[in-house]
Amino acid sequence: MTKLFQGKKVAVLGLGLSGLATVRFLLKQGVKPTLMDTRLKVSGLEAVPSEKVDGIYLGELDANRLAKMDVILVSPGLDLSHPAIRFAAAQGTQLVGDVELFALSNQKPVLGITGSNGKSTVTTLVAYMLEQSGIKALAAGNIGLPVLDALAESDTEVYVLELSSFQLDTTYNLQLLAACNLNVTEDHLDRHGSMAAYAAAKQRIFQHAALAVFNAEDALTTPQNQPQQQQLALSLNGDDYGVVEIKGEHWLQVAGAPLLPVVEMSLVGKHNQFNALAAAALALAAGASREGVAAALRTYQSLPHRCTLVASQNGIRFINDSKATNVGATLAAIAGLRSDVSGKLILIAGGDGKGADFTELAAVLKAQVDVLITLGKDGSAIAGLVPGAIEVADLAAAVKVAANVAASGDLVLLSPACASLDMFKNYEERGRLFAELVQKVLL
Ligand code: UMA
Ligand code: ADP
Repeated sequence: MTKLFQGKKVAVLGLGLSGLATVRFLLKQGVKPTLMDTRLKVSGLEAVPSEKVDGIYLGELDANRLAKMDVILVSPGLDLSHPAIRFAAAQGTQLVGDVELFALSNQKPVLGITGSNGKSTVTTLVAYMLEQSGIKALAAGNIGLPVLDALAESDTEVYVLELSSFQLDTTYNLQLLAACNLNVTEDHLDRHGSMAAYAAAKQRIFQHAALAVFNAEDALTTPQNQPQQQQLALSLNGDDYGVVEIKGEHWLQVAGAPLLPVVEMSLVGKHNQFNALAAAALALAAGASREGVAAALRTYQSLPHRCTLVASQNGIRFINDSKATNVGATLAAIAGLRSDVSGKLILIAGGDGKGADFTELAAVLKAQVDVLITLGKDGSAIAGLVPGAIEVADLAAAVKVAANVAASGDLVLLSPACASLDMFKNYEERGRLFAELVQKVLL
């Protein structure tokens, strides 16, 4: 049993994927935790043996009950500024997340990736680069596999963790072989309250990292107060890592030498060239070979819902970028795709903006988007940025309108710049429905 729990009252707060993985981990350690969740119904709870836990409390949080705990394992979905949680913290209760518990229990090398956009792409790419180099790697964390479930995978040689700002907020002792902060653009302001607080949470990834990889063109990613650390500032224009021209052809330059021509990469778009450089730097730090890194870049299969072509008919392409849940991601999609569109760019956007300010989108919408169709909770706010935007009630109507105005050479892009939770279970459901609706209108 880790020292954190000896003789202490322990609670698990939040019983979603990571909370239930935490419960399983604690039970194996012989800890008898109290379980709590603000929801009245939690799926998966039936698998927890009730005699092995010290009570299960669902519904509104009881501040006094929380304050009686010595340690609370808090899920990333819970806002730490909730009054009951703040009350407990003020009484001396320790708040830690599942990644902290992983950090205190793990002995193997770990790589960490954060950023507002590109985390999942880089995380899976790094794991694939290591695999292609003959190293058993496991991608976990915010990407979906809870870190404490990953810990149970004993044949893993290197963990590659996608870390959200929420997870980093409750992590203190994670020792990373290499850490990367890809970019910090507006997101999750409804939780963090300000860009400064959001950026500070992301900075925590560098706390105990031997190598810090960051974005030379995004000051918010620059490691703060880490004088002893090896640091690598990445940019597409860099000498050691970057994109260089060799005999008229663009090559990816990695660790001071050309690695492969950009056209041979399976991923497209400038943002993915940056992602590739970041992934290469991390994978090499964990022992990947240059051959393995190059092989991975040639054959990596893009994750679904990230600028994926779902249909192409009569010269009209339909692209699903449902994972674009913030403004930065939508800007990257437009920048990456626009030059490849001979006709109109028809953008479907909107959903839950999570408190974001959309004004950054306005100039790009005006200059590069020909038809804007909006929906969802913040659809009107986005429509208000440009004249002539079409507001619709749902995704079915959006696809119908898009198909009606589209002609040969046009691109219909679902890249919402918003979370999906106001209308869908998650971004995957939104993306799947988009693909289905497109097939229907094309019949
Ligand atoms: N919730 C309550 N009451 C509770 C606990 C949670 O209402 O007591 C709600 C939350 O507000 C949230 C939902 O339940 O809407 C899920 O929260 P959770 O903390 O139970 O989440 P998990 O199921 O444990 O999933 C978490 C991550 N979720 C969040 O950070 C919100 C998953 O990232 C991650 O894959 C999983 O752990 C495994 O590590 C998802 C995510 O949306 C993909 N992340 C955000 C993002 O990428 O933008 C940060
Ligand atoms: P995350 O896990 O951080 O959400 P993903 O790899 O899933 O990131 O990509 C999410 C969205 O961000 C996609 O729509 C993708 O087109 C866009 N994106 C990917 N990499 C970058 C980057 N380096 N900069 C800006 N946008 C990016």
